[in-house]
Amino acid sequence: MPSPVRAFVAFGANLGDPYAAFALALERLAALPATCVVAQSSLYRTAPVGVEGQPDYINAVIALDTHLGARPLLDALLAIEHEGGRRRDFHMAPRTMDLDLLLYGEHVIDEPGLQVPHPRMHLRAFTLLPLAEIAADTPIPGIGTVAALLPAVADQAIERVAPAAQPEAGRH
Ligand code: PH2
Ligand code: MG
Ligand code: MG
Repeated sequence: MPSPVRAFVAFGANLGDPYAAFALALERLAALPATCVVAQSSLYRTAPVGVEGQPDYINAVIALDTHLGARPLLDALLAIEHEGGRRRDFHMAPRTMDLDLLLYGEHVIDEPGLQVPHPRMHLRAFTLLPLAEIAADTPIPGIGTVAALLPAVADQAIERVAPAAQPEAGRH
């Protein structure tokens, strides 16, 4: 079998119970065929970016090793979001679970609905900080390493959520 691809998935939620949603997302990602969860970041509380008057987000990043192609992986993420109660009421609507494919190895893909690297990931502390926690040396193709991009987002509001403040995370 060829080597798996290291993919990074961003989790975000600011509606319902984000901690339960994160536990569900992890469980479903770990159960995907030909896929292993290899790392997960801490959870972070972050101010909404690009939209005002919404609750703070809980964000995290999950690393996978997968033999799934990028498109089947994306389809799986959308199915998990759906199970997590995701509705698409309007652009930037608050959400119970958002799973974005940030990186798929060093592949560069620009197709309808599927762009990797995620086009805004290098501008956002809520993707870069959790990613730096688990894989700071990761290259973002065409942009630079995660670690090198951190100073540019240092002004964005983000704080690590203490594990004790995650009542449902990881429980079954
Ligand atoms: N996701 C968005 C828009 N704005 N802001 C934060 N802090 N975290 C997110 O996950 C997020 C956002 C669109 O998906
Ligand atoms: Mg999304
Ligand atoms: Mg998103």
